[in-house]
Amino acid sequence: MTTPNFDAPCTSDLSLQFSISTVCELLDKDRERIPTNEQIKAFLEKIPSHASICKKTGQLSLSIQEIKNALADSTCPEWYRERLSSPAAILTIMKLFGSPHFRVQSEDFCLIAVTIHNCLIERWKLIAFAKDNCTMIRSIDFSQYITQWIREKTNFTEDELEYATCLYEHKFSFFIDPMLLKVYPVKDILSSGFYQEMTNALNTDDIDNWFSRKNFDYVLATYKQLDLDCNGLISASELMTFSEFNPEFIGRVFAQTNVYDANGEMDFGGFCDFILAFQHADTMAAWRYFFNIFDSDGDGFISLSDVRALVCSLIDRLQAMNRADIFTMPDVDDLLTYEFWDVIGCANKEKISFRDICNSTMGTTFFRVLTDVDQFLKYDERETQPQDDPAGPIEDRCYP
Ligand SMILES: [Ca+2]
Ligand SMILES: [Ca+2]
Repeated sequence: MTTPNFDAPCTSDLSLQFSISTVCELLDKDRERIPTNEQIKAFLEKIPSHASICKKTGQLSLSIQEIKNALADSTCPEWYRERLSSPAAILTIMKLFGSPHFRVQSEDFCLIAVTIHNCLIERWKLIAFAKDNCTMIRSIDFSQYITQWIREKTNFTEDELEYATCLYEHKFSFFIDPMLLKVYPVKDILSSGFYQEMTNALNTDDIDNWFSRKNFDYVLATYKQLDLDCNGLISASELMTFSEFNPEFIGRVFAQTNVYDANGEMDFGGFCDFILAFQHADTMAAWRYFFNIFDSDGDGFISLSDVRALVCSLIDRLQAMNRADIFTMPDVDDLLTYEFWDVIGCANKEKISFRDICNSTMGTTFFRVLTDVDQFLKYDERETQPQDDPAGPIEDRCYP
């Protein structure tokens, strides 16, 4: 099993990801010893009595010694005492949450305890769905877990449930499983930050939260709007109405990825991946998504022959818009080599590996200018008006 290309966008608190991931490493065998809600509550209530009040701000905070005292308190569940009171654990908490004076806000300390606790509980639920496999869960089992989670905690209707499950699951799978192995490490699910984002969506309706009702309504409405013939799926020509896409790119999307139904049309899950790829265009997961689409012969490299048709299609489109004057080189291969290949700065003039994309600062730009005519024009204008940083990535366009 290969290591997943796990590169979550910065929607979550990295420090929490770290602590959750560390905890997951630690705890495989103590299911019975996880503190109960009552124990946690009693412990959290007692924490302020160990904290000191800042005279200036009136805020409560804990020093290293005060954290040790809180953990030694009789209300502290043994599990926390064992895990959090080692010098290394305290130092980690201090580094992640501590102020320059080496004090931690008592609220932050409570948050750590609650987050770890919720994460433990969720971990056992996940493992139950994974048929007690402690480390991996199949996508089909994860879908069931998500369905139950949505049923228990949100107000999505039964009619919406299938779409919501799909939308929720694809946020995880897009980043955790870019190679489409259809099996996810439990630890990656819990430490991805998406679990936290999903929980946060219960209290916010921010459209930037993928799991929010507002985002769900928006993505589903866009999907239904694009589905002009109302057959429940998106065809290539329907997707072309979404933006000024390079037609060859859209053709490749439908030819290369395996998330479509037998008619060769895109289902809602495939549409979620498509949107996630554009929304998070500068992540490794998105690069992997585009890389697989660009690598038309599937040999694991993007070669000149893979990209030639994309460039020809882009030129056709620009000609139709009377903008073909942009290219000074009439020969497609010259154009390809000098205008597009050099963007990546790859030493090999024949083919680009996924590693080359990751090592280049221009991977996102390389993909975007060849997928979308508008993005190409924007990039071209940027080159001819170099007052901005010409080497910087092109602006993210928010899809939808
Ligand atoms: Ca359709
Ligand atoms: Ca190839």
